[in-house]
Amino acid sequence: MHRVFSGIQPSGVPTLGNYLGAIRNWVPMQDRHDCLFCIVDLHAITVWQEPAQLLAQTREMAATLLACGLDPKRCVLFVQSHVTAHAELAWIFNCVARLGWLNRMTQFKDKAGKDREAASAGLYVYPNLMAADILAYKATSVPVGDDQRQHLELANDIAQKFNHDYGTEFFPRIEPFIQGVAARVMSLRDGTKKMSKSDPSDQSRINLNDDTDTIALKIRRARTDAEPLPGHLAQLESRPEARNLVGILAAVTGTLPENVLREHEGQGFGAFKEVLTEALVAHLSPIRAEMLRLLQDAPALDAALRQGSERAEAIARPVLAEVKRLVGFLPRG
Ligand code: AQP
Repeated sequence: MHRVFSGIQPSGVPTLGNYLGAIRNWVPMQDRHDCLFCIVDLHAITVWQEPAQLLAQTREMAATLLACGLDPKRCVLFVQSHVTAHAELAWIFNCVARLGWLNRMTQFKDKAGKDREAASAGLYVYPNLMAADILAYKATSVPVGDDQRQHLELANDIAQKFNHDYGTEFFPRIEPFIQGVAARVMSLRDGTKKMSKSDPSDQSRINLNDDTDTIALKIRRARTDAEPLPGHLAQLESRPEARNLVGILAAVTGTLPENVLREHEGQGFGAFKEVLTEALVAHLSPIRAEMLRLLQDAPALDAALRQGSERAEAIARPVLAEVKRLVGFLPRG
């Protein structure tokens, strides 16, 4: 069995993008692999988070992941900051990774924006922490979106340099499971930008806790064009907003965008948006109801996360002890 590690930031309410691009794909992996799923709060604070809100969002994320079908009996679900191995190994990796490698990371450039001098040092070394997340468990498979490919290559460079510098074969090679581009959900306001939980506009995304009326309103207001839907996908190439809505309907109804177009060819967006709203509400309402139910019992959620952390800690502890021996913090046994 492969060991799978994947993470999600509690930087807001999870969106339809997080769900279709990541969470939904994690559920069946629980039966096929040894899975660790982590709420990565250390990553979240690389940009400012209000403390009380961060705590609430971490619980909300846990409730959402459980409501979507992650089962603590079949996977290890935990919070990153509860297992100190992540931060400890990340420091060692800060000393292994080279500045030149980090300077090439496009996500830092995107997230730091124009005022790079004002970005946190944490945002800059984010990929080193991500390497530590994975390698603290010697995980070999990492399901991520295509945007994370560069970070995984860097994690492999770090693992190889560590192995080379300390004369060991300790860290394994990491293989990304890159989820298809079809799973990339774009903003409802701009079809060229990905849907993000921290986008300043709430109208740009569907949150997994949005109620029926909110979903209907957001889809009604979603940016589109005046043309009816064509019969073939290639005809949507220059219409990113239309392409996005077609992709969302395909993903939630378990079909291909080509089939959606075959069925709705010639339809205007008024009618199409009604069909899309109905499908989204049917798919997301049970998740929302379960999430709200779970959130009513905060002690039970906290207990589930505590147990997850204990299990994660038990896997990471011997890995970190061996790293400390290799580095020279502890005698080699
Ligand atoms: N729009 C998206 N379409 C498909 N997949 C997506 N993911 C995120 N947005 C989309 C996938 O969700 C997983 C967890 O992401 P994350 O929370 O670790 O960070 P992110 O990718 O930066 O997600 P957000 O929602 O955009 O968060 P913020 O706004 O805080 O930066 C990843 O596997 C990601 O690919």
